[in-house]
Amino acid sequence: MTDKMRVALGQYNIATDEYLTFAKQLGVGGVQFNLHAGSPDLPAADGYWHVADLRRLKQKVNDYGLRLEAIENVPRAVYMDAMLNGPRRDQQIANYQRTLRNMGEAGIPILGLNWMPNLVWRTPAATGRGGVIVTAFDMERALAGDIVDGYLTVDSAEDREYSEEEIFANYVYFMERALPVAEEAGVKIAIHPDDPPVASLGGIARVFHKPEHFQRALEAVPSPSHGLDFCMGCFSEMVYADKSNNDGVLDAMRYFGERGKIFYMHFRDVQGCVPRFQECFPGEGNVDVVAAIKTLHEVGFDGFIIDDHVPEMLDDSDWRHRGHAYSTGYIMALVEAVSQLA
Ligand SMILES: [Mn+2]
Repeated sequence: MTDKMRVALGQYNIATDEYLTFAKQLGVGGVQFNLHAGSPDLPAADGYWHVADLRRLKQKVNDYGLRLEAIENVPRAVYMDAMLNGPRRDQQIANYQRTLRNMGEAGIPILGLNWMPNLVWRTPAATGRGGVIVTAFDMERALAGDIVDGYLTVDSAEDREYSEEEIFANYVYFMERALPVAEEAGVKIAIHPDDPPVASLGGIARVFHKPEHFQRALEAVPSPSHGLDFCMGCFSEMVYADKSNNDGVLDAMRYFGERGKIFYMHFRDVQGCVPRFQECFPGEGNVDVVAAIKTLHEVGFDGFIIDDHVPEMLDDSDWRHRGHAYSTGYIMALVEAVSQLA
């Protein structure tokens, strides 16, 4: 049986009954978890995830009649030295290999990855339509130190600058060791773009801030387990597609999609682009979302789609379930509509 393009609920870190019930209520078929900040479900005290914990997590999801589509991000601390070529690099890579093997054994097919030692940066939040609260980035404010400890934590207390060459070399070194294990374990590693997609932040170069950077990485370490977590919001931030010229995002989607390299989608968008943008609901950003979903359909994308960074709506919960409800339902309708095309 082949898979079809489908929608999941994602980006939360704990398999609570509330979260899984909410996923059922939305009518999605599966969930994804994002564990950049860790999770009580998957302790990584030894630097890797244990197979018993992975199995328990998957079972809980399956007990709700849901599919565990992917886990995104091991906690940053357990691969920080791999990104920066620190003293524990090889130990951390060995741990990552254990995580991959254990995920394979538990039957969890995708592990999301980002290569941002100092994570996602945002400047103070903005408001969107009707006063929804959205994240924003303004390079000028960021350079002036006006960074919020909001979306993801910022701590760039590194003692020196890191060049593009070395950050990329570290990625290649890491993937040359991770991917063979991933292939053997039947797990795919999905790399997420840099957010914001700029050349350097806090003295650390970023190596996934242009569409061609993914091409460079895939060619440097070719593997069927090497592909993208295509964050449409990041591509929108980097190539700036306004409604009259959205080819940049769609071209990248087509290029990687046709090659089977989009392992899953973050379907979000922004208004504006680097060096200044703010997030928004799908359909009111740079990208023509109908054209985007058609493109995914045309290239035969058969993975799952989640929303990402959803706006915080009136009386929303801390995990913004109202924002998720709107965005997920919107994406489900797009998928349903496109699935009826030839
Ligand atoms: Mn994303």
